[in-house]
Amino acid sequence: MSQRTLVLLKPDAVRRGLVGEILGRIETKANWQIVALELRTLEREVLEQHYGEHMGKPFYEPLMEFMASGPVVALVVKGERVIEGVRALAGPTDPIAAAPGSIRGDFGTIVRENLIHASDSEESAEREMKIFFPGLA
Ligand code: IDP
Ligand code: MG
Repeated sequence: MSQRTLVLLKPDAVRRGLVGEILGRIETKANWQIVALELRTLEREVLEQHYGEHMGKPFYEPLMEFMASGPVVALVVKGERVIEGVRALAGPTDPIAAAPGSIRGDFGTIVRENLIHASDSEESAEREMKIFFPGLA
């Protein structure tokens, strides 16, 4: 089942020079392809659209500030069961709970700065791809 998913390498990943390492893990999975990719610093409005579901939660404002603190790498990955697959590569939200071998488990310690975002469903993927790559067919 071919799908597409929206991935963000968060500002901590870019600052720490982990872009190559993380992209490599995605790129080396069989039958997946990167079909869009951009380095950009996110505006508040874009972040509000992207993280709207979390508005009002205690971690929302610090998350918005963190996500605007430097450039992110936004990409779309296409391929076999890629939505579930990138979430599995990323590991669970809390990097300390994430298994070693996962991106968050290997490189993170604090929940907010957990290196990577990946769409959690086909609906989220469609919505998020439109925010970051409106021109993508
Ligand atoms: P996800 O990225 O694993 O899907 P979500 O629950 O959708 O996790 O939360 C979005 C992002 O908000 C997380 O990736 C993390 O950066 C941040 N976040 C979530 N929960 C907390 C928290 O309890 N404290 C601090 N930051 C959090
Ligand atoms: Mg989420």
